[in-house]
Amino acid sequence: MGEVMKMKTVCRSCHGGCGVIAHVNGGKVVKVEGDPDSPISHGAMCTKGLAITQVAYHPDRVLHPMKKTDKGWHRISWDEALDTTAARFSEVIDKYGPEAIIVGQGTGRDYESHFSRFGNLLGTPNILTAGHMCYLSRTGATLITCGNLPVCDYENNPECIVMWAVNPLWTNPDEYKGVNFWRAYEKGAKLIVIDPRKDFLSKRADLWLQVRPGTDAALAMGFFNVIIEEELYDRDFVLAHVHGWDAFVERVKMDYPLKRVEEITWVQQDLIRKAARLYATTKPAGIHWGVPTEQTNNCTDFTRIAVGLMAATGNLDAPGGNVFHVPPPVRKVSEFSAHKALSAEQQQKRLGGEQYKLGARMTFITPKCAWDAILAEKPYPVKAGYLVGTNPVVSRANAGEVYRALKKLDFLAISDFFLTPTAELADIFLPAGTWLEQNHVSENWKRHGYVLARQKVVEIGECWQDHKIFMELGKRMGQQWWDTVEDALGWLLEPTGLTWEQFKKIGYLRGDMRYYKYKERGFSTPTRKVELHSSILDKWGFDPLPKYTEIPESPVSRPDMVEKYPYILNAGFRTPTFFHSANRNIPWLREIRPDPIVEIHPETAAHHGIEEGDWVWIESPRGRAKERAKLNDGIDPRVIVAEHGWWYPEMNSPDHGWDISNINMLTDNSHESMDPVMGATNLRVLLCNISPCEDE
Ligand SMILES: Nc1nc2c(c(=O)[nH]1)N[C@H]1C(S)=C(S)[C@@H](COP(=O)(O)OP(=O)(O)OC[C@H]3O[C@@H](n4cnc5c(=O)[nH]c(N)nc54)[C@H](O)[C@@H]3O)O[C@H]1N2
Ligand SMILES: Nc1nc2c(c(=O)[nH]1)N[C@H]1C(S)=C(S)[C@@H](COP(=O)(O)OP(=O)(O)OC[C@H]3O[C@@H](n4cnc5c(=O)[nH]c(N)nc54)[C@H](O)[C@@H]3O)O[C@H]1N2
Ligand code: SF4
Ligand SMILES: [Mo]
Repeated sequence: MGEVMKMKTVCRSCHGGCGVIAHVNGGKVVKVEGDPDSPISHGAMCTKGLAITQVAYHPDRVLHPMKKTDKGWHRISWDEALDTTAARFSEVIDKYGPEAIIVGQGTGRDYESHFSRFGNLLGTPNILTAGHMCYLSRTGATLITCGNLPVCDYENNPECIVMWAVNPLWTNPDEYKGVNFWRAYEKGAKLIVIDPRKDFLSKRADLWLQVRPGTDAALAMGFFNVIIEEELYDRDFVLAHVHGWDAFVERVKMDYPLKRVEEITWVQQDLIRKAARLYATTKPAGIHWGVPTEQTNNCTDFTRIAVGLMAATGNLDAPGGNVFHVPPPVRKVSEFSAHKALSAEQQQKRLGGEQYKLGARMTFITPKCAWDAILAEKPYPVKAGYLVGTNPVVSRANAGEVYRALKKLDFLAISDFFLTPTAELADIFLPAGTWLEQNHVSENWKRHGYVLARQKVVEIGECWQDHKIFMELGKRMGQQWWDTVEDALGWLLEPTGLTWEQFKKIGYLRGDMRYYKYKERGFSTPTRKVELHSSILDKWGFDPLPKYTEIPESPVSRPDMVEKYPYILNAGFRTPTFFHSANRNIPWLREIRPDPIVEIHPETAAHHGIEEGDWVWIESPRGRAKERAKLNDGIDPRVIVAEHGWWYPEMNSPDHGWDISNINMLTDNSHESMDPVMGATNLRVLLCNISPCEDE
């Protein structure tokens, strides 16, 4: 045993952020532990982060570039991989234009600036991310409403916390790690939980609202109804800073009496009243809202109403409420990504851009438009793709269509750690470095006021960090980049006066936080006010006031389907061990949850003769998937809760069982089911039936 060297870095096995001390022995990471000095995680780490050594040194990890031929995958050099990819992309550009190449990533993986720069300099507007239904959609909706993303300010101890469709102790999403919520909660904050499923948080909540999945926008209007009727709003703030208040009040009174809200949401009137009162009368109060609210056709409107609640109660940019963090003075993602390099003419060609105007404004496309362009070549053909850190065959709606589309591409390059079912469809595999293998100014895309130093701890095989892959591929396509990854980081840091080497030693930077910034210059919207009546949506010809629109596939909107598909499927339950489709091959994690789980109310299970642990088919008009039954009386008997992300890495066939337990075989991506302005897909709520698997 040599001497163990301890190096500080930052995890990114989820959206990232936790400070890590990596123990390195003989050029190998032997252990990681939480860094108590981290301002984000205060020493905490979760199972996924702690298992990084099993990811990085996994026997199936691809450690060198590969090319697929008729005889299967074989090893090639980086030069050959990048030259081939550049040549194939150039052929497509010559023949069809750069818009015929899709550049895609999955959830935020901390290379947004490089990813977008690559796409912009390539000249393609067709950037495919998870943004249409995750985080960027939240950001886009808040930008048009109040100019920025208001984040629950746990640091200043909210007296009341509304956990709206979020489970941060398990998911640690985006800006905040669960530990910060927990610290605030333990100081005695009142807790309101809005969730269709009873769990750790709802059991501790002062009030738990067991909402019908997907109806949160109606519930939020119900909150407003109480707040308006009982005059619990901040009159001065509303008069000075809210645009469209009177029209909005009119709509709330006309369309959302509590009786109707109860019918829509299944939450009893008196409980809605109590919750609205508690939120509106406790100061300060913060709303923390999560991704299920975005993964429906109400994506944009729910967020707009939620921001309205923060504003009307005087909690917007107030300490302990929902605040706009001030970023440190590093270069912005938009600047790094050279968004001005994409000509107006190319922007015009963004797939679905005319229809999903707010999505287009956030510079992403909704995946359905990509699949249409590949399969039907409409409005023009898409022929090639570069997918980085994403497994859409498992993670995107209507997976069967995704599979067919990706298979049809003339050329696909992919960057991952493993040969996933999506990677198996590629022609070139570019092996990425994990977070242990990268230098990066991390978290620059987030709105929590920090940037963090993720420093390279080891190199493994021939893997490169994605940032370097973008740079080197880009240079081969005539793009302008820096010589090295670290040079690019230096440019990013330049306004702070720090070099990468200096920043690495400091570990993190925080912006100078100030509150009530609107008092100086208003909100960054066309009217400088919080726009409950949106001037931008109005200009685009959409309803300027927010509302609840019935879920496109629900017992209410599709009574004709109820006989065959009587249950509401809530599809996308996260578990602490897996990250979407990742980690099914990691022994420490798979051991904890070996099989996909579908939760069924005991009455419902009994009705179908299903017992605990049975394999069950879950079925929708688009397809079926099998998961193992877990009986749970903490859900409504009309609701089924299923895990997403399942494939079987242990299956040696090239498709790795991508279509066996993949809940996205069932989900819908039709244009009719989407959020009309964002293009958010209804990943989360649909109709299904269940039956025991006879063959198991
Ligand atoms: N039905 C349903 N579907 C859902 C959801 C749901 O709730 N319900 N949730 C949706 C949401 S919110 C999201 S964000 C998407 C996520 O969708 P994706 O991002 O497509 O899904 P992941 O499984 O996280 O992506 C996976 C791949 O990235 C690889 N990877 C991880 N880190 C890196 C890296 O640093 N570099 C590279 N090159 N590869 C890396 C992993 O090995 C893995 O194979 O899924 C969505 N899908
Ligand atoms: N371990 C782990 N962590 C993750 C991920 C993962 O796959 N695994 N994925 C990451 C990603 S990309 C994201 S976007 C975040 C998301 O993380 P969160 O925003 O926390 O979202 P979820 O965990 O999907 O759902 C949160 C809660 O909402 C409830 N819920 C489901 N449907 C509804 C609904 O219609 N209305 C209401 N009010 N509640 C509902 C669920 O029961 C759950 O308790 O997690 C991230 N963190
Ligand atoms: S919460 Fe995310 S960043 Fe923190 S240790 Fe877990 S995976 Fe890593
Ligand atoms: Mo996400």
